[in-house]
Amino acid sequence: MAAWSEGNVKCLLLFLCFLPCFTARDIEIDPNGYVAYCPCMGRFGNQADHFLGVLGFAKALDRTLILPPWVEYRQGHAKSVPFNTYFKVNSLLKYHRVILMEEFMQKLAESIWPPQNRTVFCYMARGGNDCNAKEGNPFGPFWDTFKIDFVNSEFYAPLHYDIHHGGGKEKWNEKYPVDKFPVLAFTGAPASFPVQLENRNLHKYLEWSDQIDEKATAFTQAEMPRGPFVGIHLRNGIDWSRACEHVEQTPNLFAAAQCLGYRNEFGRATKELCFPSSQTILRQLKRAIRQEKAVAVFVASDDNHMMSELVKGVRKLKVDVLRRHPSDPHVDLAILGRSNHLIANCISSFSAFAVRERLVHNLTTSFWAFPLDGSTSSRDEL
Ligand SMILES: Nc1nc2c(ncn2[C@@H]2O[C@H](COP(=O)(O)OP(=O)(O)O)[C@@H](O)[C@H]2O)c(=O)[nH]1
Ligand SMILES: [Mg+2]
Repeated sequence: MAAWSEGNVKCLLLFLCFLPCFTARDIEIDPNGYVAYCPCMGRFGNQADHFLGVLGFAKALDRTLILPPWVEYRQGHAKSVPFNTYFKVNSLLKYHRVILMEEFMQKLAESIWPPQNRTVFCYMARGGNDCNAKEGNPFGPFWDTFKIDFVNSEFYAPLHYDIHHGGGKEKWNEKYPVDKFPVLAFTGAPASFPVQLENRNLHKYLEWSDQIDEKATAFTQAEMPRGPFVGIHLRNGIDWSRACEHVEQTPNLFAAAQCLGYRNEFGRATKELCFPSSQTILRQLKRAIRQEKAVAVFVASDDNHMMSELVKGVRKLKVDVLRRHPSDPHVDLAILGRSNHLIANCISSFSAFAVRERLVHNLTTSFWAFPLDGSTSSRDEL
């Protein structure tokens, strides 16, 4: 090993001596303050819809958005998964200032949001005269991940998080100036579900982490034949069949607006739109395979991938029908996002994630049992 010159040693000493200053300065405090929230409603699709709304809200208020971990459920228990496990923080920075919640709590919370100053915000009281931010699952476990307790509740009504319709920055700042409220921490996402039309295009700042991208690439390269493929999302677990029972009474259920329009311009949700029959699935799939000249079909599902039925149904078209083992929601979504054509479930917010990603990349999507009059699918029946 080459001997160290005096210059090298000086450099090293200088570096070691400045190290603490760098780590302390490594992160700047935002003089405009922060927005934090618990993604306490639903699973990934719902949380992603909410996330886009909160991103728009934080941008409008010009406060840094604290990126919460994703809340996942294992045997009913809530578990926090750091935001950057699935998405690149740098891509979001192209749009607005953000910081991982882990980093914020570790490096900034003690000084700008000490335990005795922690107020939680909710639109109105949730029982008694309190936001009860930590009552129930996943509320309590979420804040406990960071050992956060609240000393105060603040009801922000009649202010609104809808910054596109009257919930302006000035009103928020007037009522909650940054010197008194450096962090606006919300019991749930200050955003609507489904995502507002105006916030949908913020999806372009959500880019999969390398980890997810690599898994998706590993699958498409190692398991799939070279050539165009059709992706399909089959949302058919027991929770879904129950939800679909009520779809006719809820014409804009969950993500329905993505095909029916935000004002039901393109009709009202039907049972078939929510839970398509095997007949509908096979008819549309065959049509898409032909149109795309596809060599493979990628099947993503929360429950029944219908593999043998699909293999049998499309046998004449000579395509490979594949799914991924083990089933991983985020990798499934990343693969659906890359397919040459996607057939999505219009009601599902999980489907909606892939649909938005494809809009960003100008890739085509259709929906099961849509249009409602069957105009395209029946004409092309094979
Ligand atoms: N692996 C995998 N999981 C899925 C798929 N579809 C749904 N899921 C799971 O089911 C959950 C559905 O809840 P959510 O994301 O809120 O979407 P929604 O209920 O369909 O609107 C997802 O978060 C996944 O955990 C899929 O195609 N593949
Ligand atoms: Mg759901």
